[in-house]
Formats: sequence, structure tokens, C-alpha cells
Amino acid sequence: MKIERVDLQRIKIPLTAPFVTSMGLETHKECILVRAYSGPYVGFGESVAMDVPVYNEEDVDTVWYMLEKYLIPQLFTRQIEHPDDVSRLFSWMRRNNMAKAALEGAIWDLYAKMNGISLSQALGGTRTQIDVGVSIGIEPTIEKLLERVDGFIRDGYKKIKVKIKPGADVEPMRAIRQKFGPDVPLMADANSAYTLKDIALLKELDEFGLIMIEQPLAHDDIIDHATLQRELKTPICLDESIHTVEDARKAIELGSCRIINIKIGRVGGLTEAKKVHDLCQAHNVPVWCGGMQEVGIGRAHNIAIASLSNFTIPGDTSPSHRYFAADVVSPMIDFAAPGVLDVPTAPGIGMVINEDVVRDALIEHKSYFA
Ligand code: OSB
Ligand code: MG
Repeated sequence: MKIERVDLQRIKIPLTAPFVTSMGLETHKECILVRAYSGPYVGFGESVAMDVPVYNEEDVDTVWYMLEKYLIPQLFTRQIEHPDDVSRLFSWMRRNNMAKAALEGAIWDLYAKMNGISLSQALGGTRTQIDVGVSIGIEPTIEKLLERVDGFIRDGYKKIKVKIKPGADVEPMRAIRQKFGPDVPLMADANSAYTLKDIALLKELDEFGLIMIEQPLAHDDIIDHATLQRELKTPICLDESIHTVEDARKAIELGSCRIINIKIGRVGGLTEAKKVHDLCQAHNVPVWCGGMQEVGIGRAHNIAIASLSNFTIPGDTSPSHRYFAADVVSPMIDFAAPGVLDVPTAPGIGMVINEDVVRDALIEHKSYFA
């Protein structure tokens, strides 16, 4: 396929409720939507970089810059046979994985549409439905947290993930176990808020029978995590530390984790995400699909990758209304049954863009031509 045109749209949408983590407070979602054109077809991608570089080194502006300066011009120089070519084409550039993934995702959608198959099918997905978990920020009080957990359990979510940080860790987890019992599938995400000095405190979490603790230590670490995993009963799941299939191989070899969270943007696209999935599967390491509070396009990509067979743990792939009153896809993504999403079967991401919502949220847009 020959890519003739790419559009970038920067949008900003309010979150229905503020989201607090050990990285800070979010009240809005700001991101870049990508449209790639070939003949009568349009493929859609979404950059998951945050508006500030607190999760990784990228932000909305760096993604725009890398796309405009390097990635889009380079894409125009080639005939693309398969979306896997795109990650090879971009491999000379160090990092900037979310910028690469935004454009690569649009090409995957385009490729699937041109072939009349769903994105899930194009990726080799086997599930027709996926189980869904929820990620809950750090709430102002334990009472508020328990209220939110109660609401999400009633909604049918199959996994409850709670953000933790020093000072908001053991007590909230104990309160949840006391109120909702031992059977609620529960986990914690620290977003790198601890060090090995906190080993005794982290061991206290073992008593709560968590499915896992996500990224307790530094964002760039796999050595200390291996030390910690030897001390903990609770499985460690790595998020921030895994950028490539090679990172995953090393982490598995070292014993730094027993579970991996796959985020398409963090690993530079769907091709690399699939490689991480396949490697983990070969090593009996279960994976699940992480989230970056995506709007509908990114959410659709997440659902497609989560349909692969080794995504055996519910992901952070909540329906649109978890974060937004209005979403860029129509209809908004919603449960087929409580805690369950259908994997779309229509070509590509299988979603229709709600252009009214995009227009209302638009901050900046630009078209690039081959
Ligand atoms: O660590 O998984 C994370 C959101 C932004 C940045 C990092 C993370 C998160 C979430 C929310 O946990 C996941 C979601 O519901 O999209
Ligand atoms: Mg995380």
C-alpha cells in the first residue's frame, strides 16, 4: 500500500472525574489522533503519550514533533507491504515508542480495512469477547475509595486495580479486603513509587492475596525487581520497565516479574506488542493489556490486541464511560455483558468516528501529503 496522506489532530477531552496516581493529577485527556489515507481507505491511530512526561519520556508535543519531522516523511518514501514493515522502517530511531505506535497503529487499521478483516483477525486474535478490569486512582479518603470499588464491582469489572503510593498502600488494601472479602480479584499499581528500602512494607501486601503488584520499583529497573520478586509471594507485574521484546526476555530471564502488562504505545506498536505476547506465551508468563486512558481509537486497538490467546488476565480496557461523557467513536464502547467487551468483527478497528466529538475537542490539526 502507498500512503498518500496523513492527518494529525490534537484533541482535549475532560475526564468525568479527576485521576490521581503517584505521578500526579489528571483532569483532562489530551492526545493526538492519526489518520492515514490510501485510496478510498482511512486507518486510525492514537498517541497515548500524556500531556506531561511523567509516565515515560514522551509528551503530546514530542509525539507531534517526531511524527512531523521524521516518521511521516519516512513513511511517504516507501511502499508498505505489511504493517510489520513500519516498525522495521522506524527501528533506526531510538525510543519515542508512543510516536511510532500512533502511526503504526493507523497503518495496521488501514491494512486490515484494505483486506476486509478485523484488526483482531489481522493480529491473529482468537477471542470474540474479552474480560475487563478497572484502574482506580488514589482517592482522597478510604471511604471514597471503598465507594468507588463498590460501584465498579457492581458494574461487573473482573479485576480491580488500585493505585498506591507511600502513605496510601497497606491501609487502603486492607480496607478493601475487609469490606469486600478475599474473592475480589484485586491488584495494586505503584507506578514506580517505591525502592528496595521499602521491602518490609511491600511484604506486608502479601497478606492481601493480590493477583499482582504492578511496577513497584524504578521505571527503568529490572535488577531490583528481581531481588524484590525473590522476597515477595505476590507476583510482580512490569509495566514501565518493558519497552521491547528484548526487555521482556531479560526481565523473564532475571526473574524480575511473573506477569507483564502490554501497552501498545509503550512498546512502539502492535508488531512489537505481538512479539512480547508471543515471547511471554512461550515462557508461560501471562499478559494483560494496560491502558493509558485512551479515547475510543486507542481503546479499539487495545481490544484487538487483547483478543490474542495469552491475554489471560483482564486488562485496563474499560468502556468509554469509565473516563468520558463523550468519546470519539460512535457508539461509545460499552459492555456486552457486565465486565465483558465484544471484540469488533467489522473491518479494521470496527468503529465509526464521531466527527462532532472530534471537532468539539480539536485544538490543532495538520495534513501531510506524500
Ligand atoms: O500505570 O497503568 C498505568 C494511566 C496512565 C498512565 C499509566 C497508567 C494508567 C492507568 C490507567 O493505570 C489505565 C486505564 O484505565 O486506561
Ligand atoms: Mg501501570
